Amino acid sequence: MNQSYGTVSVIGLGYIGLPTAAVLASRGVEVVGVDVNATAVSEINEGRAHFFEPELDAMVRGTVQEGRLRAVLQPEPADAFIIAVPTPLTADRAPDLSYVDAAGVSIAPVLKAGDLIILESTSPVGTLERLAATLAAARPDLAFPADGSDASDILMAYCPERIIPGRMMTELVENDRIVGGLTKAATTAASALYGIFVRGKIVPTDARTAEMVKLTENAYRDVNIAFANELSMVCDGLDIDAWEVIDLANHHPRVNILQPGPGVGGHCIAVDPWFIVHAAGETAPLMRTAREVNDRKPDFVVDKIMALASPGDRIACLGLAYKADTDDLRESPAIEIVEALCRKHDGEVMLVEPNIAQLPPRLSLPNAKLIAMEEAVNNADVLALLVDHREFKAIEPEVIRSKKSIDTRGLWRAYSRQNRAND
Ligand code: SAJ
Repeated sequence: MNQSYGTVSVIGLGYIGLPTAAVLASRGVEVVGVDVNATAVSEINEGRAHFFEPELDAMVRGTVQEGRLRAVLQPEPADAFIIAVPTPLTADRAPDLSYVDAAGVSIAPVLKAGDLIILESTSPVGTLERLAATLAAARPDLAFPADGSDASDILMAYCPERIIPGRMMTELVENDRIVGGLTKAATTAASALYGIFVRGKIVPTDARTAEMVKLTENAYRDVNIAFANELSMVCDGLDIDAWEVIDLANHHPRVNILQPGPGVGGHCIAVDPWFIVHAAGETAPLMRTAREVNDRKPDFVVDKIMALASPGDRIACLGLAYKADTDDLRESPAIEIVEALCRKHDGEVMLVEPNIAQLPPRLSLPNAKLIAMEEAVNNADVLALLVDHREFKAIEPEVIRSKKSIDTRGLWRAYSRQNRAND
């Protein structure tokens, strides 16, 4: 049993909250997870994770069976609250903080003096201060940190998550963490909480800096991927293999170019830079342009496929997920591409996604169906590789060479080069 915190409540049991809740519980902390999704709550209480992430299910099962982790629909009193709710974009690309506001309103009634509140959601600078103001309005009987002085009843800190899907359970423990309190006492208390399971460094700062650090990390990656994507379109126009250019340029000791792809997906990198652009306006043209370059890439891929395919051709689209070896279709550029192909192409579109059993009903793909890889590859006139899943590496080079093909990930570049040499 960990002595530092009696009970920790995790508000939001999604991609970040559930792994965090499970790992804390696995270290002996009593964890109560809170979510508005009744299905997720009952699945967790039955000992199952409601989404796939390596090692997560086993940890949820173990901690639920031991009685350390349980899920509820309404917040209960706890010693610390970790808020990990979504912060999406509004239609005009402004941050939508309604879930953070709602989390604040929901925990306000159960707060007591001495409690620690940590916000992990990716947030525009100033969000933790906004949360403090929301809570102060709901609980005038408690003192919240307002001016940096340590004289408050409630400790509040911002601590951004940085775990990558596919390696979450490892990165949760190994990665360094940035902890920014509204007060020094909050930074110290939150650092102690992360010290329960983090083996990486826990680096203290203030809340606004920590908020900006999180946005900076994802904007940095977005800008670097945009460079690779723009380069791939330039190389395509010049009939040069972009992946070879990148490989060779990366032999330079101070050059490290990322990989081009069909666009940038997921819930973070394609969203978070807008938080900076929204706050910074004209002082962030580079980050805005990077977003636009990455957002244009799926259209470029669609145009390439349409130019290659003849009317009536059967097109096999390999991969629907937002990146390799995951079943996560959120904000996937591959989905954007197949939706456009289904609208524009007058032949069959065959979809292959080895990590899902059926297409989500929300997708409207009139002339497309999900089929097994072998069948799609054998029957296709055109192969469009959209995700570098491990299964697609095993497709025979002769099969690829015998078809018209587009490879957005550079997985088959050796064969297509040979193709070109044989032309
Ligand atoms: N991508 C490329 N080329 C690359 C790398 C990625 O096209 O060289 C594409 C991927 O295919 C994918 C998208 O970018 O569509 C994003 O994938 P990713 O693996 O770069 O990142 P995410 O979205 O899975 O997770 C990111 C991570 N942030 C950084 O690496 C700075 C993760 O650490 C964060 O915790 C996560 O965002 C988050 O939740 O903010």
